[in-house]
Amino acid sequence: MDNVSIDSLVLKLHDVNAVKFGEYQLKSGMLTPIYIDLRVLVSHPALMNQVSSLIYQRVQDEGLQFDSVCGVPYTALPLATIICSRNELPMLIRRKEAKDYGTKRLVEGSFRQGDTCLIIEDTVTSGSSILETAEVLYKEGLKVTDAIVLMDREQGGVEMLASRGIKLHPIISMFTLLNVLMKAERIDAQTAQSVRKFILDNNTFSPKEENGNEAPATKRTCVELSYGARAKLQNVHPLTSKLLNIMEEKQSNLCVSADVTSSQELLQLAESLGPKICMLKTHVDILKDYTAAFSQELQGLAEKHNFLIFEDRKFADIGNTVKHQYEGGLYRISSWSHIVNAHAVPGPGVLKGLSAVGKPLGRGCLLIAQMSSQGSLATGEYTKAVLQMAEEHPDFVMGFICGSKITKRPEFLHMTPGVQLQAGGDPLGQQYSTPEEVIYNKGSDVIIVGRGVLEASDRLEAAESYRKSGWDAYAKRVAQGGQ
Ligand code: S5P
Repeated sequence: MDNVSIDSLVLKLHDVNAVKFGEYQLKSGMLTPIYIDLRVLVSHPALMNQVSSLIYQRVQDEGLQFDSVCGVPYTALPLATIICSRNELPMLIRRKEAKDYGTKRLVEGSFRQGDTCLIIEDTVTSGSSILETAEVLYKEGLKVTDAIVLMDREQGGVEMLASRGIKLHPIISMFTLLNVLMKAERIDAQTAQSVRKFILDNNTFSPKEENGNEAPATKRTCVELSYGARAKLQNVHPLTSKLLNIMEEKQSNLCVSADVTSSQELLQLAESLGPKICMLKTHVDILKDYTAAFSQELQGLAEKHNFLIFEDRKFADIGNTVKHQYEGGLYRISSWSHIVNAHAVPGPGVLKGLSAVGKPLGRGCLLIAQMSSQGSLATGEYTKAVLQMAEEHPDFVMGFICGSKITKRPEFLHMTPGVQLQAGGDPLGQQYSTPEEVIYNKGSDVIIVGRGVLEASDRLEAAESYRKSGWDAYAKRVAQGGQ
């Protein structure tokens, strides 16, 4: 689905007051600074058609298999009707109440036991309305495996439904909606930020609430999605999706930091450790013999062994300067490095400059939210401001360099340097944590290891130890977190 149609739909929904900002009460009683009211859609037939087309397009894009379609009453009912009528799909109608005469059926329409029914909904907060409809369908002997929703408020519906075996496919998610409205100057940055904060602070799903029992002590309050599941999220940067798939496939959350000074040695490292890593991090400016041929060979090895290249350039200047530093000079970093990183210190201009070069090439950027060195100033409010900057530029920012997870949003990656098998430090202020601490306790996604591998007598064996301990810590985290 292209962004243009999503963007134009968001603006039209705003035009017809289907998206409102202020203070509103949700069905659950919760007060919210944003209200999505898609009931007005019926008064706007062209918009109804556009929404129905987008929903059906999604059905096709996902290749969903089903025997019939059921809209959650009432708002989604006319949407389901249009989709079914236009595409000649059998529809079912779920009654809200069993009628007290005649057949007392709760589901109208013809179906066979074991048929699969696709649910269509207009807005999801917790996912309970979809679940309610699914439960009525289950009682009639139907199966529900997928549901499509126009607007996902991103407050736990996807996770709750996943825990009940229903995959939810959102067309528009809250953070996308906010970014589109902000870009179009319909809302200001402060409003967007307050809504984001509300959404993140008011996740409706935790394993504890969902089954009504006390969760085991080890069970996290927030469901952990696997790397593979995160790769498929709607909002995820394409390169993040690629990296997450590589991680899942190679069972590796290890990024080796190839801090060596000879190109030959770096290429040897890439060749021998390639199968063990998801990403190779470089400091190309410490090479004494950099050539363009080297960067080409490195790209070849990245392809061969299926890893991404991350040039740890830590851009930190005004937009215009970083643009040149990224694109030109001796290194022409943008031409070979999939990922770069930047300090947020200059403000959003640094991202504007970098993305002007990187976005057309499909590149991505990590923002430095925290540092592993002793006495780092990147803490507290600064880290929060970095997160906000990332949330406002999800089309270029893939995630963070950080010591621990700083946001629950699963489309952002957390990558942590300062990792060795034994905690400790070096004489120049580096501080080390173990892979288990970083991935399992701190909730990060990728361990970045330099000297832990480089100074080992057998680098390959060391890389395998880091790969295994990073992966084991992740597997344990996911096993305890729900999915
Ligand atoms: O906060 C940071 C950020 C980075 S990118 N701390 C870091 O150590 N790094 C980088 O990670 C650092 O520049 C080096 O390349 C690597 C850590 O190397 P090690 O030898 O200490 O594992």
